[in-house]
Amino acid sequence: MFESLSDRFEGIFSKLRKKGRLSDADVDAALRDIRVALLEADVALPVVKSFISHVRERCVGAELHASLMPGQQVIKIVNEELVATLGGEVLRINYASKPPTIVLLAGLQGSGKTTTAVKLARWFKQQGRNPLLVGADLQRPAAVEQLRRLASVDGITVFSELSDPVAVAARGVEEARRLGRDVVVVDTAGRLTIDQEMMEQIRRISSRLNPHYTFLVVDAMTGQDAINTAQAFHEVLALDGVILTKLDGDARGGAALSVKQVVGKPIAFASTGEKLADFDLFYPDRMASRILGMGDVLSLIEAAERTYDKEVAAKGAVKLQEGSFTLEDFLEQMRQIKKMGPLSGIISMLPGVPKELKDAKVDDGELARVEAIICSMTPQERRDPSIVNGSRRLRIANGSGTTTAEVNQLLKQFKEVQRMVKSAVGSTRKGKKGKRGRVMLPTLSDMASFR
Ligand SMILES: Nc1nc2c(ncn2[C@@H]2O[C@H](COP(=O)(O)OP(=O)(O)OP(=O)(O)O)[C@@H](O)[C@H]2O)c(=O)[nH]1
Ligand SMILES: [Mg+2]
Repeated sequence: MFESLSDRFEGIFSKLRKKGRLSDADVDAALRDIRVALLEADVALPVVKSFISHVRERCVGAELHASLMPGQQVIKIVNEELVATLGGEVLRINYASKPPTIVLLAGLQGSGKTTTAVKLARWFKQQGRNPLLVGADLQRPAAVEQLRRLASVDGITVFSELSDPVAVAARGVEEARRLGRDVVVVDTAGRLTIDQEMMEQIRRISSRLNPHYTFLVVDAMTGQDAINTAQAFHEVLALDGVILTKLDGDARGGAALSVKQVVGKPIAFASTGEKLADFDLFYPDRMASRILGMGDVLSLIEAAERTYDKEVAAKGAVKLQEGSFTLEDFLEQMRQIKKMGPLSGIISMLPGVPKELKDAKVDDGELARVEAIICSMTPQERRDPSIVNGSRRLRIANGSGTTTAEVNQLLKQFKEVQRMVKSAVGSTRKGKKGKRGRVMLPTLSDMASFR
């Protein structure tokens, strides 16, 4: 997502960084480039205009002239304004004092409502809540079935019955009360804003439930149209926020950047894939960093924290420091990293990674191969790879379905990692900054214990 916009910003910023002083003409040129980049990303014109005017105001003001690094200052201003445009703050759910908290989802056909309903229920569950899903899409015969199938993965209960959508929704809330559920998420049928009958139906569901939160599920891929749709729904439903889906696609980003200002309501959650785990609150600051090519370090750290076993990480770090890091530890660390998801996803979140590397297809099969090789080694070989001679090598290759060349390559790489770690640790101990001060493996484990 936002790739082309990110690329544009990277280009604009690298020009700015190179300059010691900035003339008015430099600032004008940068703002012109930013304006074009935003328009090409499909951001609504009024949003672009106000964005540029805010940035300009701050650039010609004292803020810039007082700065020792004006280029950096412009980047900071752009970042802050972008965060504000994206809504500024993260949504905080206020749970109803008298449960259940009722959440109503609405949206166009295929925007992702049903998937999102389940993701949202799952999210509430992770917050320690006890949600009930209500299937009020009786338009499509298979809709409730789809909801039940997705929800069953996490053991979330679904309520539905064959009557009319308004009645089902109301009965769902009663059922939640009876079962002692504290959150109700209502999935509804997809509808077009020009379909008056269907719009009247969602309005009736809303006035009957009087939901605490009404979210519009919006497909980010639909760009400007998404914003028009959101406005039309907002007139009928008084939305509390938007849930943006399919941010993993090649959406140009315009919708995300325009929602807050045009609809007047923030993006509450973002969905970044078909899997149930690809969902979280929408963090404007992280999104801005991502768009501006600063990397999504916070999300990466959180992903690491969620999946990384701190003890394993700490153990690995100690062994690295001591120089007693073996292939067995290497395998253990690698499995931790694998749990964080596909490598390409991890790499795309890192700041300062060259574009060529981000675009390069990262081979997750490589990890599987390495794992197979290490698993085919005896414990003794894993602790001391130097004993791996020709015949052992062949045995390992056969056992792991790889070639002796691949086994060789892994052993060589591992030796190199050990050497790098030793020299990095050695030079910090001497108080000097070693040439090879940056080591990837300990960095990842450090991350898990960061904060
Ligand atoms: N790539 C990607 N696909 C998504 C995302 N969210 C939903 N989808 C897919 O989009 C398609 C439609 O999702 P649904 O949840 O059925 O959409 P809906 O709004 O309930 O559709 P209707 O009930 O027919 O109006 C499905 O194939 C989902 O897997 C996302 O964030 N990324
Ligand atoms: Mg649906």
